[in-house]
Formats: sequence, C-alpha cells, structure tokens
Amino acid sequence: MSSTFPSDFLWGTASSSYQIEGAFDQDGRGLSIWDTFSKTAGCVNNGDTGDVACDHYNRFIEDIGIMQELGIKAYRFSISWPRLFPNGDDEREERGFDFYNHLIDELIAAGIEPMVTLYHWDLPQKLEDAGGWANRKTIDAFAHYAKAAAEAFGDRVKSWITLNEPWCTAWLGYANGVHAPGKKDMDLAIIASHHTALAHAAGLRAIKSVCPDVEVGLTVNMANHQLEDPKNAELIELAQLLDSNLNRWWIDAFLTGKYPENLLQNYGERIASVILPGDEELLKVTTDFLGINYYRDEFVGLPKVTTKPLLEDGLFPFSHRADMSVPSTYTGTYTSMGWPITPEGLGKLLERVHRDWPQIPYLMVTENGAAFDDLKKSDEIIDDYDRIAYLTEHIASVERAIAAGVPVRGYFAWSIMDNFEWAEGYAKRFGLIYVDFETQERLPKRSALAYKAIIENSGLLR
Ligand code: GBH
Repeated sequence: MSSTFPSDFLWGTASSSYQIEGAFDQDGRGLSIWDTFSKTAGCVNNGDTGDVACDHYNRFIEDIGIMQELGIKAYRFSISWPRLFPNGDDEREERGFDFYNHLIDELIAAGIEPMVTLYHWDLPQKLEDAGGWANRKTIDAFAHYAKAAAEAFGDRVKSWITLNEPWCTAWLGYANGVHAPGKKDMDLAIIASHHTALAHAAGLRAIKSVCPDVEVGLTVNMANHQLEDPKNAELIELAQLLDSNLNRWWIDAFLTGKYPENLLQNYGERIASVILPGDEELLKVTTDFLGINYYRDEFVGLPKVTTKPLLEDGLFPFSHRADMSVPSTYTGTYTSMGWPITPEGLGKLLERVHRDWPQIPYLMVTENGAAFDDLKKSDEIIDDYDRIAYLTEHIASVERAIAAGVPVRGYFAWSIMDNFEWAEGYAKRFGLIYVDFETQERLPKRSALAYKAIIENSGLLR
C-alpha cells in the first residue's frame, strides 16, 4: 500500500543533553542552571537530579546500537553548552568537543543522521549568575558558542536547531519558576522572550558564517487553543493573546522583525523599554525550517473562579488558571502527565502554520510523544499500547497534513528513552525504550517495535 510519506522522510527520535547524559561533573563539564535548580529543595519531584540520568555520556555507543536496530533514520540531540564552555565564556573544554565528535561519528557510521539542538535549557550557571536570558550579553555568549559548535561539527551535521522551545525558557524559567532558573517575575519573562528571539537570529548568523550550506531552524512548542465558547468576545480576545504569546512571538520575530501588535500593547512599557533601536533588523533572519513540538491542544474556558480582569496577573497561559484546564465536556483520555490526547490538533496546527506563514520552506515535527505509567513486570517486553495508539494517531494526523500539501520533512518521537522529565524528575516516562534507573538497563517497549515497523513501511501499516 502506497504511503503519503516521501521515501526520504526523516523518521527520528529526540532527546536532550541534561535529560539523558548524566556525568554532570565528568571531563570538565561546567554547571548549568539545571544542576543548581534540581539541587534546590522543592524544585524537582522527589528531589531527583540529572547527575546520572541515563548515563548516556558513558553509554552512547550502546544507545546508538539500539537506535540502529530500530531503523531510526535521524537522531535529534542537544549539546550541553557547559561541556564545551564550562563558564559560558570563551574558555573551551576540549573533552566536551571530543565527546560530541565521537557521538556524531558513531551516528553517521550507524547510518543515522545527526540533528543538533544548541540550547535545550542547560544554560551555563555562570551566565545565569550574570542575569541569564534577562541579560542581553547572553545573546553574544550564545552566538560565540554557536560559532564554535558549527566550526567543530558543521562538516558532518547538516541540520541545526538554535533553541528548543524559547517559550518555556522565558515563561517557565522566569515567570512561574517551574523550570530553572526558577524566577518568578513577569518582567524578566518578557525580557527573556525578546532576548531568546534575538539569540535565535544571532545563533543562526553565527552558524551560517561558518557553514553557509547547512540548514538552520528554530524549534517552538505550539498548540491550538480550543475555546469553550467560540463566540464569546472576551474569550476570543484572550485566545488571540495566548496565540501571540505562544505561537506567534518567535515566528513573527524572525520573519518580520516585529512582535504581534496585541501583545505589544498588552505588555506596554515592559516590552517597549527592552526593544532597542536596530533590533527589528537584528531579529529578522532567513530561517530554513521551523521545528514544531506538539503534545496537546490547550482549552480556554470561560472565567469561572475569578471575576478579576483576565490579564490582571499578566498573560500567564495554560493550566495555572483554574478556568483554563480541561473542560468537563472533554470525554477523551489523558496521558500520565494529565494531558488530554488531541491528535487532530497536530495536523490542524501544521496546516495553520503553512497557511499563515507560507514563506517558511518546510516544517519538522521535532517532538511528539507521551508519558504513560509503564510497569516493568519482568524482563519481558513492556506492553505500552497506549503509547502506540498515541504515536499512531499523531502520525496519521501528520499524514493528513502532508496530503493537504503541507511540507513536513520529518517526525521525531519524544523520546528515544525514559529520562529526566524536568520538574517531574524520573516519575514520568516518555521513552520508546524503558530505562531501569537502578541498573541502567535498557529495554525496548512495544512502542519501539511499532515505530520500527512504521519506519520500515515508510508510514502506518494499514
Ligand atoms: C518538551 O516540552 C520538552 O522539549 C522536552 O524536553 C520534554 O521532556 C517534553 O516536552 C515532555 O514534557 O504552563 O506550567 O502548565 C514540553 C512543552 C509546554 C509542556 C508547556 C508543558 C505547560 C506547562 N511544555 N506545558 S505549564
């Protein structure tokens, strides 16, 4: 049966450095904000840290072997900035460069295309000490790091992502403090939103100055906002603000050099004072592709609990507002994160992105996946049929978008293996491969075999 997916479609899996590498003090690695945050009491579930994680730093050969067996075509991983530059300045740690050189060479030898993310949240602690993403100097440090990475790896890595989910960096890191560095200051989040947008552009230029022929993109976390009452004017306005905050901010920035008007007005002086003359030109950059991470849609409900004006506490989206959780009319199932499962949303979102921003040459689903409570009963395979259903339905949704003409070039399952799930620690398992964190034993789940079959078939089996 013929498939909608092109034969060169990139069937991949994804991970990030702090979530899998461990070896937090090995070979001269500097500390990152996640080392500090995870060791601060009360920040991460169960007091878990990434000190050891999946010990991937010492077991990457085994992990690549598993990926090769699964027929994975591309692997998206991130570089730990403080492994290359322990203090976030220009002092290099060659052992860090050696590690990623070795990893990349092994991937290529296994026939797996490496895709690098430069920033997946592990900022060198020294940079945070100086203000982190609220300090404009962090942008220069990032560009310096990006250039060095391109010089070292650009001969073999053809696909680069500057930042992963800058929304999370800004809003979870600086506004609600659920992520490192755990700041709770909306002004800092607004500043970080601007500085991460500038960092994407600066990082892209730095990479291209060294390797003009590689592809460089940004990965954003996006969602559709489903309104409880699509005709309610207040809800429509709120949803438009949420859309600008989550979905449009970074895309509008690199395409036009400008931010969405409704949000500029909402933030007022708080943003006006940090945008400097000339920033519009600095923000604008030709991005080769857009990476989209998709997990679920968001529901925007009518105010129930509060009679406060909707934006009094600032624009803080998602589940922190009691009136924006999942509506009582939702009859679907949930992942173990408590996230509703909304596979149609992925295809709908891909179509929307292509319709609204047709100048973006192509899209990649750089993350999609789900946590479920996988129980290891014996050494036998873990029957994670709920994850197979999740992946299958979302891949079908991507297929519909491609059939509708959306240029989607790849799909990366999150994640290759169970890992350190940020504030949730090791309690939430997103992997295709089960990791026993006591013994570091890897055990493919049934979803890994299902994914292997999908890759072999170049699409869903029907
Ligand atoms: C991705 O982010 C990450 O890139 C990846 O590292 C992670 O392991 C994976 O997803 C699974 O979580 O408003 O505080 O309720 C996830 C995207 C977007 C999920 C914001 C949580 C709501 C946070 N996130 N969302 S909150």
